[in-house]
Amino acid sequence: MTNKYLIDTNILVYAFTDIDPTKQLIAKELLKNLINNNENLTISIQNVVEFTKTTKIKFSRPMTDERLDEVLSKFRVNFNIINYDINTIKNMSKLLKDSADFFDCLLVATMQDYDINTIITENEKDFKKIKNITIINPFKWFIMNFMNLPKEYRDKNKSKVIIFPVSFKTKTTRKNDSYLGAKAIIEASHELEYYEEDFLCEPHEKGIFTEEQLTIKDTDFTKIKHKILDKFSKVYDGKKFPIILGSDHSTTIPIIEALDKKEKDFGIVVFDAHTDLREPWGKDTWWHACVSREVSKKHKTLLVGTRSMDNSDIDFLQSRAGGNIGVIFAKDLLSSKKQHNWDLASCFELEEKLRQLPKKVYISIDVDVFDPSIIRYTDTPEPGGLNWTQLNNLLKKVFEEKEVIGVDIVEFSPSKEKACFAESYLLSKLVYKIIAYKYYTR
Ligand SMILES: [Mn+2]
Repeated sequence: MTNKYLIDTNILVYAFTDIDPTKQLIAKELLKNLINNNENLTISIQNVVEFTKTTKIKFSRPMTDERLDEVLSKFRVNFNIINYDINTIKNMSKLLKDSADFFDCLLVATMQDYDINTIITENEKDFKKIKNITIINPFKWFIMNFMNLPKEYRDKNKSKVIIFPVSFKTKTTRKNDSYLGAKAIIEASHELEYYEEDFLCEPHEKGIFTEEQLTIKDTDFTKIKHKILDKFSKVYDGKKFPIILGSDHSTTIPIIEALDKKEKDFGIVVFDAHTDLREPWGKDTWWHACVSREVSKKHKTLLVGTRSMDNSDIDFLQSRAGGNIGVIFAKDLLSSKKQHNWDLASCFELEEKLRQLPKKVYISIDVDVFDPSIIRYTDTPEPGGLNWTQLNNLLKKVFEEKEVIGVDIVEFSPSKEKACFAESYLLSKLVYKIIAYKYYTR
């Protein structure tokens, strides 16, 4: 028997209560695996105290006395419980210098008494402050893996699709929670079913690899841009089909720059309520309002679903530089005379405009192209947008007409992830649909 790991209180809380059913499954599975591998389930008496405090005092519905008795008996029988003493507390003072939490230091000092240097915990942030300790977060990988596919369908080398999650927060006057968007979409994807009813297939069989989320702490756009450009250039080999789950719309700028190094001639189709044609002002603010202007400098660009713009945008569109940009307004897609035969009329208009773009295209989907009745959680919602079926029909058309080299989904801004599950789920299904369009469109 080895004594390598200490199991932190949060893992115990997830395993022995139902506050988070998904995490409960993972925590239980983890404990079972440790037992099967002949590992000791080691906890400190401090974890038992914290567990009791959490379930009895912090929970809005406290654990019953009977249930707590039962769990504590399980700890006594099945776990190896270690304890601290005066010497532990003396040693602990060295750890406190790292400005870590007092009780986290006590826990680590106790571990050190027993030569344990790995902690299994959800709380990476606080334990990272303490040196010489290895942290395993069992939830991280699970949560950040699109659909949680079986191993053979998420193999890095064999997968045809690569999901690239990006999280950052630029300086804007708005709330801007889009840095949480990728995570919410991936988490919701765990509820997707494999079967694709339009194409009678299971698109996951093409293999979907999820890259580790690129989390950027800088708020300066120039720094953000370089970090995305660097990482995506390493990840993208020109063979896999990339689906980028972004933060705000400025995500698209470095992605296009990275693609420029691998692909010669491609157009861009932007689904967006806004024209995003502003001239960048200031050094690093409001870049998400300049995206279409930026990318159209090098690439023929088609805006679809437009219904919010400035006078200056119209001037720009009529200028020479604006000649690279085509627009399909939402009002033209959704006008009443087309309602009786929506598919045909709207897709015909798209088909015509797509002819002016090169054979290869990249698609950028700003989720505010949807009507706010479909997606509420975005920072600049705009009435009069597309519904689920309309956007999917238009997307399908692009895939039928062009070779699509990549897609991004940006500007999803979930605040309370549970409150916007329907939206997160809808967008995860959109990702799955896109994979179907890519590989099953004739
Ligand atoms: Mn927009």
